[in-house]
Amino acid sequence: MKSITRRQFGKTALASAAAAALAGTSLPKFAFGETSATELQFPKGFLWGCATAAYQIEGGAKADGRGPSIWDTFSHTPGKTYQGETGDVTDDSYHLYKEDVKLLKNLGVSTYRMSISWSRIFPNGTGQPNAKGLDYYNRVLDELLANNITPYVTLFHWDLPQALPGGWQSRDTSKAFADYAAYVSKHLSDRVHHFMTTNEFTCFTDIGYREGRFAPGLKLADGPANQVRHHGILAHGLGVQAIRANTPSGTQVGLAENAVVYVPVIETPEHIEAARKATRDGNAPFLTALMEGKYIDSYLQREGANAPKAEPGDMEAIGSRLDFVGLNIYTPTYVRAADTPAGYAIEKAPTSYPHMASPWLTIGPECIYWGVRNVCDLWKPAGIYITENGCSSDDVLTPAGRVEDTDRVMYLRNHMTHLHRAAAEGYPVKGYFLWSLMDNYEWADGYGKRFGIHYVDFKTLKRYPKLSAEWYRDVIARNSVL
Ligand code: PNW
Repeated sequence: MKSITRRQFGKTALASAAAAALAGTSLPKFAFGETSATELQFPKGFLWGCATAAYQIEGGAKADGRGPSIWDTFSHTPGKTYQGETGDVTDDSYHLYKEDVKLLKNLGVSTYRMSISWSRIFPNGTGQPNAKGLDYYNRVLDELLANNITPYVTLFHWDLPQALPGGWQSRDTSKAFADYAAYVSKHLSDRVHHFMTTNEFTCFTDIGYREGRFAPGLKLADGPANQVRHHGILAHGLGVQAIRANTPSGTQVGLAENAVVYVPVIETPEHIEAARKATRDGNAPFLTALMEGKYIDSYLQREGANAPKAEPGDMEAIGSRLDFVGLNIYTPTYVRAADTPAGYAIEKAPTSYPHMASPWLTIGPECIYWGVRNVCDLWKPAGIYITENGCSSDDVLTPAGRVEDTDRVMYLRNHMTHLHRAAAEGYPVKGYFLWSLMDNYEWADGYGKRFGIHYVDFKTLKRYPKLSAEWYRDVIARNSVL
């Protein structure tokens, strides 16, 4: 065994602890100061938050004149969701929002990402606004602000008004979205300074209109499905313009997007380059189009006659400058350099690859670092937020009212560690929103998958902090991964 010199011994708390262990003695954990030399401190002013979405938490499906959304229709259609479950009541945050703000307050978060139900504001999607719908959000915002919590507002998190003919198959829906975005941002921008247009294009276009697993449950062919994608990103672009035209300067506009995150199989220059190429190519219909204001050639060639049709002005709107890019990050896709025209090859996950309670939720915490890095290296956005990160667990509420979700803490801790790397390397990561504040309606999985750091008993609607909530509160207080 190598001997340890006196000089090395004094160098860091870590070295001294190791030396103490070798010598069979014990030293205080932080022998040389308040904090460990290896502590993963986040930048000063880093924003910690939680995220939710309207249809998943609000309930009050018919309250105060709310019109139906495609998720009301879909979830009430037999066979579409787990055990036929719907968002009719869910967490009833429509009535219990003050309790939910208390949960946020107890965590010590500085921010909260929430979404607005379009059909509360415009029950028919367009036309006459419903004042009572807006009143609800006024109450929620006032409660947040009274507790010093900064709201980040998503305008569209999948609950499209049912009344809009053809839904996202129609170009008119993109225009209707812009009108809705104009109205909401005009009325809320005295208190809301950060707006996200849409959440996760793939989920409300491809999964809803091509795969049929989400509302409206269609299985369109490639051509019409690509046009649905185009209407989705056009809505975003027109929405950005509408928000800017209706809010004071300084209002920050972005979106929340689950871009596919390509992770190099080995961290060497050729695989890193492959990950960058894959990021541009694999996200061509969505984030790449937004960041570059065009559909890149490889996408157009791949789709051929099925490629989306853009009208004059569409791509300019779609490429509108953004103040920030929000990334929802859950899982990695591994990629390697390859001697092919594309220059990369995707690795299929082995059957033994680990995942959380949701089978799709494979665990690869380095994805949060690579998600940030690939996007920043390619497009240099002004700012990045992690607008969602979190996981499902098989949570069990003990008779003592506890949930020991050590697996969720493991998932979160590891992702935050890799996010810290991105921040430490200077990527402009400004904040992190944990998905989710509390268990809620997990879309087609109903109440069968729990993502919250608060457990919700869906019979009594009582909320219980899980171990992960206790842990997150300490992370926030220390601004450091624990
Ligand atoms: C996101 N996938 O959805 C949504 O933004 C949330 O509303 C949702 O509750 C959360 O993540 C957890 O699922 C996703 O299959 C749904 O890869 C499915 C996938 C990814 C994200």
